[in-house]
Amino acid sequence: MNIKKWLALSAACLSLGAAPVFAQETREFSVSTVLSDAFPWGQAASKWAELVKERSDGRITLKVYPNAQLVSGDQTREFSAMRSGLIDMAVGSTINWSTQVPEANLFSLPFLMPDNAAVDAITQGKAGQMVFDAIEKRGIVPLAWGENGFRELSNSRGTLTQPADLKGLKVRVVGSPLFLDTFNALGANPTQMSWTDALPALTTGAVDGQENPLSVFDVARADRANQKHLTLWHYMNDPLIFGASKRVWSKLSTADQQLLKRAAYDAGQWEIAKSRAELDATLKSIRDRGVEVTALTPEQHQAFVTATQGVYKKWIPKIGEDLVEAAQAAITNR
Ligand code: X2X
Repeated sequence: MNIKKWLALSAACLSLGAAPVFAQETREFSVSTVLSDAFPWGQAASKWAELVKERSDGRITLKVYPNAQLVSGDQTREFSAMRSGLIDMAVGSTINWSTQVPEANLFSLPFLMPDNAAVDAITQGKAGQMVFDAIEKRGIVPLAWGENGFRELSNSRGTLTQPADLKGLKVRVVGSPLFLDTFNALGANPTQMSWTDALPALTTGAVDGQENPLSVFDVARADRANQKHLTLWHYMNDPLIFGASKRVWSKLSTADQQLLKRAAYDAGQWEIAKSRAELDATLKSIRDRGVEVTALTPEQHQAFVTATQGVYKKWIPKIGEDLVEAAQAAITNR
C-alpha cells in the first residue's frame, strides 16, 4: 500500500471512528403536552426539558408545545401523531392515550383507586409495567410516570351527592367511550369534547359540568365558567406518561436514551410530589372563591360505586382481565 492509499484509508477509519461523536450532535425534539406550565402537567414537561438541557450540557433541547397544538387541540390524537412521527415525545395523559391504548383505560375504571397509595401500587408494580408494555407494543417508548391527579366533579346546577343528582346533567368528558358509559350509568348526559372546547362550552352553558383534577379547576378558573359546585368523589386518577416515538428513540445513543429516561423519571417524581403537596392550598383557594365543595360520606360514595359496576363488566375484557386483576391485587396489598 502506498502512502497515499494508506492516508486515505486511515482517514476513512477515523471518520468511521468518529460516528459516535456525530450521534452526539446537538438535537432538538418536540414534546407535546395538553396543559401549559401554568399547571403541574406542563411543569413536568418543563422540568424534563430543564434536566435534559443541564445533563447534556445544552446538547439536547426538548421544546415543549403545550395546548395539544401539534394536533390542533385534538388531544386524543397525540398518541397516534407521536407514533407516526409528527411528534417526537410527549408527557401525555392515560385518558387521552386510551383511545389508542385500551389498557390505559385501567385508570378510568370508576372508583378503582381510593388513594395515592393505590395509584402508586399500580404504577410502580406489575400492572404499571403491563400498561407500559402495551404502550411499547404500539410504537411508543414509555419512560416514566407523572400525574394529572384525582378527578373531581363540578357543575353549575347544584350540589351533587348521589347518582340521582346527576340526572340529565350535561357533562363534558374526553377520552375513550368508557367515560360515556360511566356518566350514562349515573343518569347524566355526557358529551365528548377536547379541553380547548370545554371552557367555552361551560361558559356559555352548553354543558353544565365537567370533571378534572383540582389543579386544573383552579388554574383554569373553572369557577368563572359557572362551576360553583364541586364534589370530591375521587372517581379516578389520571397518571401522566413520559413517552418517545420509537423512530426517534431508536436513533439515539444508549447514553442519550439513559439520560432522557433518567431525567423523565426525576421530573415525574418531582411533579408528582409537588402536585400532591399543593392540593390542600389549591382546595382552599377554590373554596375562597365561593365554590361550594362537597365531600361524600362513605354511604354516598358506595351508591356511586354500585351504580357504575356495569362499566367494569363491559370494560374489563377490553382492558384485559389479567391487567385489572394485577391492579386490584396491587391495591389490596398496598
Ligand atoms: O381534557 C382534560 O380534561 C384534561 C386536560 O384533563 C386532559 O387532557 C385529560
